[in-house]
Amino acid sequence: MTARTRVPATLIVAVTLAVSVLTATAASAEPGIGLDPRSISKGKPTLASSQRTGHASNLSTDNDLATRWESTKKVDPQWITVDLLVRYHILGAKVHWAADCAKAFRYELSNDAVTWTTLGTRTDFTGGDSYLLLNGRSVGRYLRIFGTKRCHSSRGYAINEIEVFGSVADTVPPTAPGDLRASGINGTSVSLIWTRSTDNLRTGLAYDIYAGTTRLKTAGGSATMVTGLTPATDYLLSVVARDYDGNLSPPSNTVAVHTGPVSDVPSPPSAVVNVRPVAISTTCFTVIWDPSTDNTAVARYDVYVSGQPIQSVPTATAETCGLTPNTTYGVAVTAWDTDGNVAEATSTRSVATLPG
Ligand SMILES: [Ca+2]
Ligand SMILES: [Ca+2]
Ligand SMILES: [Ca+2]
Repeated sequence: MTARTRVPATLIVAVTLAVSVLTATAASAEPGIGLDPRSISKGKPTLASSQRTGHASNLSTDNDLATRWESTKKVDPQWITVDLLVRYHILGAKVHWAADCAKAFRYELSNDAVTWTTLGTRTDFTGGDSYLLLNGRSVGRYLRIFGTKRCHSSRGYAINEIEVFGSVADTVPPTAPGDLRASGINGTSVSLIWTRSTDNLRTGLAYDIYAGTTRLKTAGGSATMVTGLTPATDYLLSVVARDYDGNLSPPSNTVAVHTGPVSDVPSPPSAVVNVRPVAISTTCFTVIWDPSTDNTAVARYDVYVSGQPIQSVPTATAETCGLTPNTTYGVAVTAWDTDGNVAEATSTRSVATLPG
């Protein structure tokens, strides 16, 4: 798995927003009054399940608390979507409901306005302003308020203004993974290795393994064993890199694989465990690990430092040099057997060089 621990720098802003929106004042005749100037939904296109004459959906993002969207009366569910035009890390939202509020509704997020993820749900709302506060990890372009129960049975849904907060997401996709190769082809599995993609941001990339258009699994490094295949079957395999914000690279080259007979079972080496440093200087460290076992023989170990494949070694020890003093590196090791089966790295050990 890829470590994904980046904390958005805008998180602090989110907390500030939460405080400021809580103290925002009520409706006023002047556009923008009582609304937060940092809202990213202001003036953005909208679409709703229905709208009443004089109360079109775009009146929910016109920066004016005196105007509102109104749905058809007495019909559940009803929804309104704000199109933020590009993808954002969503930090939160504030919905200024009119008197005709939703008793039950949910906040949803989507990249394509087709597949939706629920960000939050209310089931007992009684009116006023509703708040959604997130950690910025959710990324999407479309924010939808989906009402399932109205506050007043004889009325509809009505919203004066929807405010959304967030920061623009990364839009630069990684480069395509390269030089995809297959080895260790068994009845139900195959080992894959490829060269890593590069990206504009220094965060971990995930690699999705595809058979045709079907995603089989996701790997965090540049080698993985694909299992669960059908014996005696043709597969066209490829790899696509995915960055932190979900941007996809072009696919790698494809490799054609024909799996073996049913009796041909995979036998990868045991996983590498207990990676640990035994010598550390300002620019080098040496790590060792418990040797893997295999039904035939372990051929080599690949050593990854901060996600980059650094070297292949025949035994359970590796020295890495040319490092920066006083810096922490993540070290991971995979094992290959003589039949081309790979045992995936199961954990990453952090090793820090000494101060210079
Ligand atoms: Ca309005
Ligand atoms: Ca990127
Ligand atoms: Ca083996």
